Amino acid sequence: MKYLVNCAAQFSFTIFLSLALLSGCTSTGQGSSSSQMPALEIPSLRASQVSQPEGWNDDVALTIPVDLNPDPNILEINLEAKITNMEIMPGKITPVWTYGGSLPGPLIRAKVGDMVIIHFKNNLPDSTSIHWHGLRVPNNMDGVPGVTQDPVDVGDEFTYDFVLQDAGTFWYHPHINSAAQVGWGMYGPLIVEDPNDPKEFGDDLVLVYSDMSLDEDGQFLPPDVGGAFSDLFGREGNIILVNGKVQPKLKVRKGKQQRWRVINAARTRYYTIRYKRQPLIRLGGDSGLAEHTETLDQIKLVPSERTDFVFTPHDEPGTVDWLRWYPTERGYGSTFNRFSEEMMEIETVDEPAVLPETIPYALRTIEPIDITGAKDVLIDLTITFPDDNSVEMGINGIPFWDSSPLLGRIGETQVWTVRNDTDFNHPFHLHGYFFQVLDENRVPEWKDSVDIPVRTELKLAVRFDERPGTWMYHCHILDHAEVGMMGTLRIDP
Ligand SMILES: [Cu+2]
Repeated sequence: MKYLVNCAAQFSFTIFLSLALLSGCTSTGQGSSSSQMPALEIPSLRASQVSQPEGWNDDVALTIPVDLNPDPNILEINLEAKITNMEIMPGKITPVWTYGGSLPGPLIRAKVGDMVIIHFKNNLPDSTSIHWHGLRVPNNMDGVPGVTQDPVDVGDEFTYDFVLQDAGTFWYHPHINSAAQVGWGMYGPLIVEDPNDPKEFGDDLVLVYSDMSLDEDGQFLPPDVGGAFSDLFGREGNIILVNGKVQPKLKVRKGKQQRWRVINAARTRYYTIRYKRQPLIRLGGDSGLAEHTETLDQIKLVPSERTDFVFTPHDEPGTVDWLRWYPTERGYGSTFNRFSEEMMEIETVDEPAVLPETIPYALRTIEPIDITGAKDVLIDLTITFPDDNSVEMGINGIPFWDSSPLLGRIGETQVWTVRNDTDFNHPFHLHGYFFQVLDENRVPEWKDSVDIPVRTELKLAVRFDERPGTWMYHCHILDHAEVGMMGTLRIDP
């Protein structure tokens, strides 16, 4: 009992978050009583003995597609891209571009090793495609028109099929006119489960963060609004969405953990999220679990990045408060005169607290990529101004449309120095292969998207172990990608 009382006191007196605090507070429910501390109500149940509150995630529910295939190891679905009218702003109808008529698109969820078959039909008024962000798919399934497939034209169909090689939190989106199409609603989550994940992580909650640029009538602003200045800055929407909703509500129970799988699907916006600086136990990100947990009081997600973490509600029953978005420093003027915003309401239901489960520290073995003899490659992210009214971005000074592919061979390892001497951060994304960030201050993990802050460089180790073909790499501020900050990588057998 003393143990619990101490923990509660620590939680209320400090926001300094150490792993010892967290694991300590959840490691045992037994102990002798203390006369030093005020009496506290001791939870009589553990988190694993109760369910989430009734209707806990109703407000952020995602569409679940119908599985057409009876084989338990194959998920086969129909997916139609179409415009669907939605009420994003109260009383206003917005013609949202959707996968399957929902925002976000349907939650594609299967387990590692499963096959996924998606019969895709384009009923939009423009060509499109689906890129499976972060998934190690065969090259001809990567969904990049002009590089790995033809565009899926208006009224046409294309079947994507691939095996899910890695567990993790992934997503899908178009790779043509992508700044506009993603901004209009074209994105959806794809979760690959690992059946061996510890049950202590808690119930899964998939959260897709995005934003939209709407006028007062609920209509989309032109995708090129703001011209060259907005190309340079990137276009952040004026309305923040969580699973397609404005300020939805989540119900939690004190002590009952939830595993949040968060995806940043915005075309430009960075998300720094906090809940009153309560501890968030990060499990991993782009491609499944990291080597070990990391306890943080806020989570930063750059465009296209994902983070999995355990949220342990600490508020007293009956509390209602907000998960908040905070401006993130991402370059010139990006936080000037900007303030935090309420993103998602969190209601701690009026039920007795439960004792959180212990979250293991060690999660996974991440073998470092052997970089002995690796080829060094410089990827300099560049911005130029051809004239007063335009901006051009590129790799090593060359915009995408003038570039030649980087070359590699199957079995080869390269170390990419990704350098940013510009005045804006760039979230760097590589298709087809995961990389490791060579930085001993980071928890080892596999990634496909990483922020390159202003005037810094990162070294990324990547091994081209399979799947030859031509793959994209680019800035995932999609406005930057559109004005040239993309390149190709050709891996030969
Ligand atoms: Cu960029």
